[in-house]
Amino acid sequence: RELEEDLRRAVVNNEFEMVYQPVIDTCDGKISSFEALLRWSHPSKGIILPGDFISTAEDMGLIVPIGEWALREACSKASAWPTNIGISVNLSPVQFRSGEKLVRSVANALAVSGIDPKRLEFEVTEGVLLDETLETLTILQELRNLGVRFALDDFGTGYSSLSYLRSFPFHRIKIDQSFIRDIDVQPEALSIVRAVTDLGTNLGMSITAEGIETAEQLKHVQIEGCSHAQGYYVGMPMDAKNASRVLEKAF
Ligand code: G
Ligand code: G
Ligand code: MN
Ligand code: NA
Repeated sequence: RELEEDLRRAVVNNEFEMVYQPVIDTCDGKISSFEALLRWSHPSKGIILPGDFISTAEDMGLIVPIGEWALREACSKASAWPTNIGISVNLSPVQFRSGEKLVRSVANALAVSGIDPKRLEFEVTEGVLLDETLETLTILQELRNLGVRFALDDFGTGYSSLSYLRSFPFHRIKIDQSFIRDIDVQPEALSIVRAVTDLGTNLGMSITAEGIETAEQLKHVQIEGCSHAQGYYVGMPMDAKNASRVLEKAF
């Protein structure tokens, strides 16, 4: 109740910020993209993480205007980066249900920022595809026709992931951090990372290992053939200024 009123005000006053977490290419260790992550800068409570407000924002439908802002902001910041650096943005299933409105806002964010659509990748979870309706597939296809790419996020945590790989051409699989966390200690986690990486690679997809927190984990996913890595060891989420600074140093 209180959260709902807070959120309504936050949308009106635009109390949101984006932070950017680097993703590296495991072959050369260089940054290949950033994942844009939403933060709520609450006037009295400080920074609030998505886990504490996204589901309420979804229930209220507010994730649509918040998500539109997040997308415009991320594309605008990416337009100042070297053109080989990608930007990924998380999409909620509720944004998909807004249908053509989502397609229009993506086309608009691309036009206003002027970035090459190939640089923009949307991260979706199985939740988006759960109702594998014609409508959902049509929206996905229309977005793809704009030239943007898609990643299947949190891979391995839901049901029947494999059928989604067949019904829609994802560019990337992001292996959920729970598997990476146990990769050095649990043979089953390692087997799953290996199997998913082989499967995705054979289907022509890039593979990002999420939640890399140690040098050992990075080494491990390199050996297993994951093309990309992301996590606190690789780089913390940072504001746009620091992201630009890191890129300047690297190029
Ligand atoms: O740092 P982290 O707490 O940022 O993110 C937690 C979850 O919130 C992730 O699962 C991520 O997918 C989701 N999330 C982060 N930013 C956004 C956003 O801009 N839009 C949506 N819909 N979800 C986001
Ligand atoms: O669901 P999604 O993958 O979009 O969410 C990314 C979330 O994972 C964000 O909350 C981000 O802050 C968090 N995250 C990023 N790197 C790490 C990491 O190395 N360890 C842990 N525990 N969380 C991470
Ligand atoms: Mn994500
Ligand atoms: Na994820």
